[in-house]
Amino acid sequence: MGQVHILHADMDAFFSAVEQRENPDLQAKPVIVGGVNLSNRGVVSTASYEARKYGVHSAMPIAKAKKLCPNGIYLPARHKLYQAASAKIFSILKKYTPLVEKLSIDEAFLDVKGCEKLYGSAVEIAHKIKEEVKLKTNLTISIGVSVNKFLAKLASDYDKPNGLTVIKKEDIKKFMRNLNIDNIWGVGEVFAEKLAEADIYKASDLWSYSLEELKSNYGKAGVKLFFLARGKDKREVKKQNQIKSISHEETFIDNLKNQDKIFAYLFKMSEKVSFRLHSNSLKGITVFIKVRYADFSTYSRQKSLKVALNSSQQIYQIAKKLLLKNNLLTKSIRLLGIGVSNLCQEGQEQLNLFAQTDDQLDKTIDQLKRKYGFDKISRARKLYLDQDD
Ligand code: TTP
Ligand code: MG
Repeated sequence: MGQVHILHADMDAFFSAVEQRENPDLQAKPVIVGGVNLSNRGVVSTASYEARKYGVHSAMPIAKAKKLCPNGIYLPARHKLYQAASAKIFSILKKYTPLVEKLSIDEAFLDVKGCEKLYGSAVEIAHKIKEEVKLKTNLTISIGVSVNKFLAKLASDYDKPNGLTVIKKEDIKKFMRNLNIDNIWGVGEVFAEKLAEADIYKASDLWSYSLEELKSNYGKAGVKLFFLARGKDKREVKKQNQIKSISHEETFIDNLKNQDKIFAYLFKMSEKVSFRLHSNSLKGITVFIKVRYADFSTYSRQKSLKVALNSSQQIYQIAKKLLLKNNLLTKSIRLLGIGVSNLCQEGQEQLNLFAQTDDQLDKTIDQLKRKYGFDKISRARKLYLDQDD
């Protein structure tokens, strides 16, 4: 006991719940929030749990939602309202521990180790947060409590809405045994299909494989799987200002020479970096790249901009220029890295009016990815990789 100290807190049907709170006539009704102008070509932002019974969910085209749930109440998104609710919720979370890692507008990790003297055990803190959020915002939040981030997130999802699920150390095996493989971080549709070829459908199907086997079959992703399938996750909860840079690198099994293929990887990696920046509401001034050749010689280059950015398109374009301008693509590449540093909180950077559309598109892609995993959604350029891999 006493070992659980990580919380994952996630508001229930957030945008719809705020709308239901604002208008009591909407309580217990199927409420669907869509894009600002709610056109039939738009997509669902979220649906109340009443609407989910009809099969409506985030990212579904509004036209399809209307077919499934013709009596639903369709509302345009009112972001200012959701931002205000979010700010209140985060100020509550930050009261209980300074270690709050914001993942999105309605979701955060908390590490409450060392806060027990003030507020009680992790489970008591979770109860207190739920009560306080309800009292101060009239909204419900689901919380998962466990020994690490991965399990805490699974736990918060386990009994939604208004859930509180604890996964203690001694419960991990039982909890993981029947977990479907696509609930594991990093397992999107494409990876799940690949695993299905080896009859791996559940986390426990991975238990009989050694670390070396998974590594040789699936590379770095296999290593992650080995640990996550056992409920092991060493990532720490990080405060926003502890994050100095966000980067991603990949080592290639066969050294890469083909420029188009390198750019396709670069694009995929820019999307990952952009996704993580958005998730933490961060932007950065400096884009950097790293290249390692077959002989292990390594080069880094960077470019700083006047205006902070977090869009995948911009990150990609700058990184590509860095590679070309510095003649870094003349030899085969063993490792490619890309990142953004000199970070600041979104909203605190100088306004860049021209970046808005691109940012919005990235945000939508990010939200979809969070929900459905990385492999399913990407812009067209990634297709090149999928065909060739
Ligand atoms: P989520 O926390 O993923 O969803 P939710 O809070 O509506 O429902 P629950 O957590 O109970 O499953 O996302 C938070 C908000 O972000 C959501 O209310 C609306 C917005 N969002 C989108 O606009 N588009 C999306 O595709 C997703 C997933 C979320
Ligand atoms: Mg939520």
